[in-house]
Amino acid sequence: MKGLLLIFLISCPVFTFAQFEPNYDESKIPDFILPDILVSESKEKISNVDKWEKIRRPEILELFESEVYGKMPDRIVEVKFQVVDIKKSALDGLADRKQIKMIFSGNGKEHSADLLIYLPAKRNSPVPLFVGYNFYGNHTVFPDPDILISESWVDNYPSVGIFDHKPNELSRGIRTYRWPIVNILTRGYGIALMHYGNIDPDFDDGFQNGIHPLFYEEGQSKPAPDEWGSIGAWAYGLIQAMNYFEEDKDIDHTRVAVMGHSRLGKTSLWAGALDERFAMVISNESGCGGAAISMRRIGETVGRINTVFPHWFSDNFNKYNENEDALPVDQHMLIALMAPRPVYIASAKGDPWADPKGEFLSGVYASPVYDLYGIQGLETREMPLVNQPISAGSIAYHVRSGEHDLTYYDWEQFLNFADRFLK
Ligand code: GTR
Repeated sequence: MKGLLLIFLISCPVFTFAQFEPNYDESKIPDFILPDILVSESKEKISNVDKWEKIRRPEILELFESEVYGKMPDRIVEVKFQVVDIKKSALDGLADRKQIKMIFSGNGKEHSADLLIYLPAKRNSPVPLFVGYNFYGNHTVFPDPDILISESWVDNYPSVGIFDHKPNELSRGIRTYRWPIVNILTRGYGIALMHYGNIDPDFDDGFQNGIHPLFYEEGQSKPAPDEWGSIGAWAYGLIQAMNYFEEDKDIDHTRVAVMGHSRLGKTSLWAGALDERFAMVISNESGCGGAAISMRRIGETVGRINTVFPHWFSDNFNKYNENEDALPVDQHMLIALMAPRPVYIASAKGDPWADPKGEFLSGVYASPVYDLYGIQGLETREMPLVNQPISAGSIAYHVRSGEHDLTYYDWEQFLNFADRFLK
């Protein structure tokens, strides 16, 4: 019996839901030293763009790959883009709509994801575009009856009768408030959306049901400790969408902004770091494992996120549970991987779990890399007041009033920022 108890205790995660007490008190943050963004692993001072691009950037990217998000397997799977719907003058003549099935094949298996695209109907040349994931299915982003409903897993949504993870017709248009599509189109941008569950359902099943199995080597049944989890897979989906944009002559693939909220903000950052074809990167309340500095341990922590969402990051990331000081990289270095491209970091006052100040500081601490390019990163080291965006530099930031959400206010700021760089 004693032995059994011991086994039980050993196999328990370090903490459970009930035990975790987030810290929100700045005075209780333990002292920490962030890894130096401008000193290489071999202690070389990184003093110019050349050294950044040849030495430090690849080094940091590799550390994020092996220690945080996990690297994508080298194995190439076949990807086909099948145009399943083209409609001119959709949305009362405002947009052209396209729906593309991305079909992935590997290891004798096939997996597919639906990409929904609206482009301004009035356009004289290829358009700039926002790309991102939605949480509940493409058909939830607008009450357009012709948006296809994908078969794959969605999170339950009891108010529209989703209890079994299957999307239904009643959920059409339920998330319209998060996607001001008419506004985006009117301002001259296209928008491309995918449901993240199409690429990898968001629960821990040992990586059997999403795209991961297509990449397994002979005898492999789950990603290796330094290989990708779900965030890595979702980032891969965005990169494939970018491959599609390169082929579509109505889209200017050199002017694509990748945007994501929350776990999908972590994803947009990771996609932007991996693929420099994304001309702008937007993180909305991405928090722990996104824009927030992990060593601050405010709100959600590395140990907590890895316990509740064991499938999001690489297994190696568990080494830093309650051990943030050992991290060879922190999240300001992720922001710096976007340089010299523009990045928008957005927080909400009512979202302390995501550590708004830690998200702001990532922008501050990433700015020296922008300096190397002779470009201003964040324009100030002072945290701005609520609803006062700072966006004069190439790193923009706001903390809006209200809760954890993606709102019209957030989009207004992203569009204004995009106007500076993508128009
Ligand atoms: C929370 C999680 C956050 C954030 C959020 C979301 O439960 O702790 O890191 O990702 O979910 O994606 O909505």
